[in-house]
Amino acid sequence: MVNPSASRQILWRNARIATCDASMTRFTGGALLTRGPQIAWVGPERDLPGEYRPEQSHDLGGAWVTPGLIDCHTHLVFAGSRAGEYAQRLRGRSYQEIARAGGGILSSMRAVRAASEQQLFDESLPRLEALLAEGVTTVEIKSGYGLTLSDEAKMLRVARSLGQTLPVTIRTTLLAAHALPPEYADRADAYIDAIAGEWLPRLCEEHLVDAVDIFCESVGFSVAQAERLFDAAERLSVPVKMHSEQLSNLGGSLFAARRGALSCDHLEYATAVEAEALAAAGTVAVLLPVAFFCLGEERKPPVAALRKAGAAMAIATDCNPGSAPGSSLLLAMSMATRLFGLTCEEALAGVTRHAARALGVQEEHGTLAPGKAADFAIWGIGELEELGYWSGFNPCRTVVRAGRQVS
Ligand code: DI6
Ligand code: FE
Repeated sequence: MVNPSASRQILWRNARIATCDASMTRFTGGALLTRGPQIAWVGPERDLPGEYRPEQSHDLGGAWVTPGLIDCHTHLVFAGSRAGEYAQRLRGRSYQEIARAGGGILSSMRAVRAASEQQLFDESLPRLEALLAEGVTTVEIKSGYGLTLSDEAKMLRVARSLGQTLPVTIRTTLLAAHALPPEYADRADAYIDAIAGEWLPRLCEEHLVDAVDIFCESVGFSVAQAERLFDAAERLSVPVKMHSEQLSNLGGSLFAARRGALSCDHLEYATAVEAEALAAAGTVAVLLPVAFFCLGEERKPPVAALRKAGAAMAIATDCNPGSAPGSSLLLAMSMATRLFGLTCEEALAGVTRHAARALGVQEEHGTLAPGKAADFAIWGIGELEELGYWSGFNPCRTVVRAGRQVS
């Protein structure tokens, strides 16, 4: 049966358009034509070929249009909060001390294990809604608070069902290697074997895994353990990524880059050596300034070196109950500019084109070009640089996802 709306043409005209392609092309008097869920044409309106016959046309009155934003690193499916731990950290206790004492990720693990699927869904939904209100149309969600096969599966199913409920593309990442659960105390290698040998294949069979991640850290897992996990992922053709160099430098980024990881994330303790390796491998450096801010971290990721090496830098919220309790990608952008020294344009590329690559979805998402998903945001701003400038104000006016206006 032919779906009549599948090829429906809609014209969005009189816009200022930032395509977020490699040259960060901008034009005024722009038009964007959607055909069903895809972009059919984008460019200066005077060049629009006459062959197109839009059934509907929207005059945007000169508003800015960007690709739908992409939050490429979140842990937004969780239960409860860790405000009590935050209070301890304000009094001087470190994130690592709390983790070693059985709090931290393990405290969220207990909350997630105790929560029903419905409860997890209900608690996570408003966090995702907050992102979507900011023009976000693609979100990555990690597991990592279940730490048993069935609880990790539960988290991933909740992530998938959020994507079926709201107008957003969800990519799920298995982060079972986030912390060592009590069942495996002092048996980290056995835990990695369970994930690599049993959980990952099973969860892949259930189509719950788009990528695999590991927290490579003194309070997490070693590079040798990452290698065994990545080997298993490679056998199943699942892309890999890594939380690396967040609290110390264990050499994770160099290893992940060698293995062609999609991204290395955090990177506060990375140096020019890591920056060059990431650039050479085409591994995206994902910067997470909200975690830097909320941990009171002082060491910054090597942005100048990343820029010099030509590494792609993405920005994400890291939305999680421990180190980054927040759900605003626009705030993450403004923190990336002020705290890390990115330009507003770099921050915008970091939540569009580069974020798409960090998820391996650059063929469909992240830029405005013919054939890509018709995912875009329309902004009530005078200058494009206002994205990355406002902190705590949301100028998003309208969101179109897969060709349909969703807000
Ligand atoms: N690094 C982080 O910042 C989050 N996970 C990770 O590996 C924190 C997760 C948490 O504390 O709950
Ligand atoms: Fe994270």
